[in-house]
Amino acid sequence: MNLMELKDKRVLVVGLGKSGVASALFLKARGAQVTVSDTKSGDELRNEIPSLLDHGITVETGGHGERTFRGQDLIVVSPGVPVDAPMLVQARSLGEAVIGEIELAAQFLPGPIVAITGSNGKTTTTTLTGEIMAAGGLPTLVGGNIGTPAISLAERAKPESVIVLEVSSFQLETIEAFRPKVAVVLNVTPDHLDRHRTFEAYVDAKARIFENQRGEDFAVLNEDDPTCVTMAGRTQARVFWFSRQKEVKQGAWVRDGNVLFRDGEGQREIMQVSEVPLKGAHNLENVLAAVCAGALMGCEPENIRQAVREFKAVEHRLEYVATIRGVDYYNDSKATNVDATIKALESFPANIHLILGGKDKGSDYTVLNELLRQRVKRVYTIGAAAGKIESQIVSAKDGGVEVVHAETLENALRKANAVAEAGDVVLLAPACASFDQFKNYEQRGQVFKEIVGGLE
Ligand code: UMA
Repeated sequence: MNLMELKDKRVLVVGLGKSGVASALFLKARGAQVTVSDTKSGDELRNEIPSLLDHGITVETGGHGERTFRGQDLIVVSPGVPVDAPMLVQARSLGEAVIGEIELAAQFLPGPIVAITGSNGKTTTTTLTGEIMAAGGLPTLVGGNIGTPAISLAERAKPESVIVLEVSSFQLETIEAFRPKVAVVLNVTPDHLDRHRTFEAYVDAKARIFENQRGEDFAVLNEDDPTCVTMAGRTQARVFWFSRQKEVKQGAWVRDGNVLFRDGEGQREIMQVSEVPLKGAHNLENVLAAVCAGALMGCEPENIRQAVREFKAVEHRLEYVATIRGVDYYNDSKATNVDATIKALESFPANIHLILGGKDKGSDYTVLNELLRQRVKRVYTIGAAAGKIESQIVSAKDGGVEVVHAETLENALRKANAVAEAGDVVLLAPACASFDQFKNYEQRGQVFKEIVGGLE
């Protein structure tokens, strides 16, 4: 279906979260007959429903009725809706067009798209890339998985606007023509295996970021990440690399404490590594990726340098919260997978009190054992995944780490506060999703900060 002609078309939006609400209102404003459907009850969606009804949108709650999916010209799915849900499989078999919100948005965003994906670091890199573009004088809009649905940028986007989008594997599963001018893959390590089932399927979803790229586009990949290296063959675009560890052929790397960028026109010094204000080696990788994207979009070294120097850590990503009696408290609620927790642990040399747990995503926690033994004084387990984590972590009596079953975040913080000594670090880097005890990772991080604020 031609998406430019939405007038009087029957469109179903599945999921009434941020993406669904923004999509439904956008489609309605373009004259479509819009229905939205969500498995949650009307009561749970009481904040969303009134404005939709006011706009003349039909709302189905409490489940997805089979008949609702019949006879639609277009179905727009939210990222949280599994692509293999039976009603979507059936709709496709009946020839109905099924696309995701990011695909819908891409059709209405006239300017170049810089898309950033990866298992970790997406939000930091997306935010920083947006700031680099803006410092470089480019009219810039930032959105996507970062929290502002891409479709909500469509109204403001002009042909000259650079659209910097964080994209997730969920969103990439439902693209068709989505074509970034610059596609960045930061790293790929196991995540969301409860949805994608295998690591290969997850990598395949991520690699779809390249699917529609052409020879004049750019792919930016992490040369230090083995999976990224294997992905280079999956794009038609020109490949640029970034690396913390080695010199790259084209792209951004570090030499003698300097960040350098090189393309066909030669080599430029961007800045000194010591000027990067973010903690952790993983953040240097994020900076290198953003530098590369900025340089490819034509930003000058001095503007890139200025944007990086002024960049503040994003909330909930290894965010420093407070020092209480010499103990530092860090909120890394966004560490929702095991690899992110590894990166957080690598940012502190020793004496860590680590809060782990939440909703498990089919993860393997045994890979944490080495770092736990080397750097962590105590682990505090919380949430639904606590039992699984405790069964996979080597305990102190077997030469591993002391594990305390804390059940809740508050309890974990109180127990850590009671024993931590000056010089220790209390770190929330839970390796799990938040949905068992919290609305989302932001709320979990907020609660962490509030409780820390009340500690003595
Ligand atoms: N729902 C159904 N049927 C289903 C599944 C879900 O009706 O089969 C409904 C739920 O009841 C709920 C709604 O769908 O009411 C939620 O939709 P959603 O999960 O797609 O959430 P949104 O609020 O639209 O947020 C989504 C992204 N969420 C997910 O990918 C799970 C947000 O990323 C993103 O910021 C937002 O779109 C804007 O683009 C969050 C996330 O956790 C931060 N992302 C994952 C990650 O970063 O690891 C991928």
